[in-house]
Amino acid sequence: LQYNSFEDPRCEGYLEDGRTGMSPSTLKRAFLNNLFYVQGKFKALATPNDYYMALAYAIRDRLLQRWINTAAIYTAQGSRTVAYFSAEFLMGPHLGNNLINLDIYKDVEKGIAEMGLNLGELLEQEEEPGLGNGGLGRLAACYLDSLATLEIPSLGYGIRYEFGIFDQEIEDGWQVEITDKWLRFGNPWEIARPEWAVEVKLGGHTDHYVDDHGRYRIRWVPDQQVTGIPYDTPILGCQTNTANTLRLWTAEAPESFNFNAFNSGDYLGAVYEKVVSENISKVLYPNDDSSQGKKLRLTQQYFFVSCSLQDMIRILVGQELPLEKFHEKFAVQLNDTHPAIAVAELMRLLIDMHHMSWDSAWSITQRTFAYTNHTLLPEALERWPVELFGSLLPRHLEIIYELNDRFLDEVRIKFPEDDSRLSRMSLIDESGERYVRMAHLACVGSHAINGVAALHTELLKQDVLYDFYQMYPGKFQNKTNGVTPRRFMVLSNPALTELVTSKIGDTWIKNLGELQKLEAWADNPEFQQQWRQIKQANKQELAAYIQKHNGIIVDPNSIFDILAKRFHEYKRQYLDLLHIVTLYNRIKANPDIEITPRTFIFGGKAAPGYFMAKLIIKLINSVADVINRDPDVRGRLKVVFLKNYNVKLAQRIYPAADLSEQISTAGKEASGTGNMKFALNGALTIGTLDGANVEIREEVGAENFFLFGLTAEQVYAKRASGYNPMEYYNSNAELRLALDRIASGFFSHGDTELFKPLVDSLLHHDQYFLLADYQSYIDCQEQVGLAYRDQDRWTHMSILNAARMGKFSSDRSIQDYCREIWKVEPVTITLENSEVTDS
Ligand code: Z16
Repeated sequence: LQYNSFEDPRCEGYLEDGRTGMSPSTLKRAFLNNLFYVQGKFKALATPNDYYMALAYAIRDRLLQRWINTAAIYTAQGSRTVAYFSAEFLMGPHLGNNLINLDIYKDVEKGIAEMGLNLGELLEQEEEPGLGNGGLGRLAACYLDSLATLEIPSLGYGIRYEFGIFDQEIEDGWQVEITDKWLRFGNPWEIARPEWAVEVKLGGHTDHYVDDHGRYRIRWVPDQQVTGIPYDTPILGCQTNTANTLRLWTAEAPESFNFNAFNSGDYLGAVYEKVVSENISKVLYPNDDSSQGKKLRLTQQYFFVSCSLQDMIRILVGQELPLEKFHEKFAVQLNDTHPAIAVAELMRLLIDMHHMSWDSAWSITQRTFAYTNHTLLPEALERWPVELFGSLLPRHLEIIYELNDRFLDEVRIKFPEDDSRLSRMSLIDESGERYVRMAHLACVGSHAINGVAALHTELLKQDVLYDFYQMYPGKFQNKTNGVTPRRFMVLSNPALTELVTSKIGDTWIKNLGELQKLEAWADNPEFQQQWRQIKQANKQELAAYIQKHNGIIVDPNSIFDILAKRFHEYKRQYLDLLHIVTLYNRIKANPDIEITPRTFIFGGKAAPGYFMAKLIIKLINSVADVINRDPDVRGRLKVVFLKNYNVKLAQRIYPAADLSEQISTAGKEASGTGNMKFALNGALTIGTLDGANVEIREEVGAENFFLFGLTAEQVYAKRASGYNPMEYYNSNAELRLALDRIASGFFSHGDTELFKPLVDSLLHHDQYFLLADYQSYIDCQEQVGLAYRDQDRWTHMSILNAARMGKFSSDRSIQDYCREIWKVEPVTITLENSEVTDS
């Protein structure tokens, strides 16, 4: 084979060969080579998946030089490195994103088309790695993208779940969960590194003994051991040579552990042990914002944390740095309390395995970790029954007791004679059954604690972590979340990207603040026209998707009013439904009423054990069935539930949205990140003063945001003074009609029992203040409908929303973390310097 070396000026010199060259002809040849040599196929027999794989391997080859150079330079320079510890990484498909970040999307699209194929169809083939539940896991993925783009040395550490978040099917309106076999066809993006496997101990007891030198020591005698195998995925920055690593751990049975069982002929017993070990990384727990306290979950957390810390010590030692410099080499971010056991594990490794003194180990530990809190919901705060904890991690429990003794002494000195404070702050909850409090462990073991939006951080300080704020005011910081514009604009909304770039150049992609320059175009009729046309085309694409998957025909001229996020009562999908039923009732009462046509689109998964959330999904589908076929409606309202909301589907949804529903009870949503993605794509928000909505509204201007509902403060006051939802029901005729309609069996073939739990929960508890916010929401939606009728005004607002999203780039968030928590600097990766790779 011959390679055209100098076709493309971007790829001069040694880079241009069959596995690195970026010229169209080289890429095409690489693709066909892979089809033949990797997939073992020729065109007549090739499936779309074969084509996808052939392209994926061609692109992977182009990442490898960057990946290897990055690792080589970090190693040679001993660069300070961020380790992002997260039980979830919701990456979404890699291929499209890598094409964007390599800046070869268009070239590849063209080359693929020349071979009679369609790039979009190939991209569709990729099974997305759904190794996360929602916001928290997707945030981790956005942060890896920004870390690489900003050239920050970093590693993502997590679990390579064999089954990610379940696939959602809808049967008779109900959610049904299907296992997500994402590795079924292989994963071209990862490389296993069995040579860096580590051993993790579990269970058993501790031995206190005196060693040969007369020193008092503690030994952990486990009753189980598992091996962690790292699988690495390159994370390429946008238009840089930096390719960082996502390192995910798989659990396997150790080679030798069951040697005796084999020898004694207990073959099945030995295999059983193996199955038990491999269970650890089998499946992602599908709960968003709630903790179930299952032992396997704690095992998963400890497993990946121990693997990662041991791996980091290996790296440190490999660079001939002493253990005393652990915190200088690494900044570890704890993504929620899921990896908080790392505080005790690093102490154990330093003290028991490396014989460091308690005080030195503690100083290193505190300087290493920083903790991000993602929720105020009490049910999400992780705590482990002491007995369960001790049966899995006996040595860690001892360490936590010792930490607690020392910590409570500090509290006593700062706040003398305050026993209730001591019991509130203790690492062990002793009010009833005893629990280890993971958030307290994270706070004590970290030098920085942050919330994920300004309001959230304030509420943390005033409420959930009030005592810790009093104890350590200097540790608390805010880091408002952000999203990557590469995936959620450049990749998912190419038409809008092109329009924006045609006006302000393309540097906004890495410097989102520059979108502000679009403000100058907000009232330009021609620009407005183009902006509208793109939104319209995106809506048409989503309409086609809806027709294909739901068999429902929707009107692309109607308002696409979208609520897409996990199902949870505090997120109030049910409030959206009350609005829909209210509009429907108005039409039934007066079929000729003037109503701005709307398509209500829902997407989202419910935790499999969350009865109310699943019942709300059923109610949405039941309401949809009635409204979509009622001739009185005359197509003015359509209700669509899109099944299996995931990253892929999200990328179709944001560009097609007119209205973004961000309607959580104020004080409950820590930040939200979907709110940012919608607005970046020109959707207007209807929302409460909750989470990052507050800051979005500040940025876009109150006049470009549809605000409704009680403030967090008003919600607290109302709860304190005794909230009675029945008063709202009794005094509001439309609300009463809407609830009665649901209760009457109108949407359930006459069955008055089916939705009774939903109706009763509102009338008698209404924990999330739906009825209190109902009228305000309805009035605000009225304003939305009116605004949409004035297309120039709407477009003006839409442009300003996108133009003012600069703050919400994850690049800004990561720069803030780098400067204010991690103290790390960028490291430039060059490809010219072949010295590093040759040596
Ligand atoms: C999660 O996705 C979040 C919080 C949490 O405790 C657990 C999970 Cl799995 C979400 C928050 O609900 C959301 O407001 C926030 O934007 C997101 O984390 C990222 O910070």
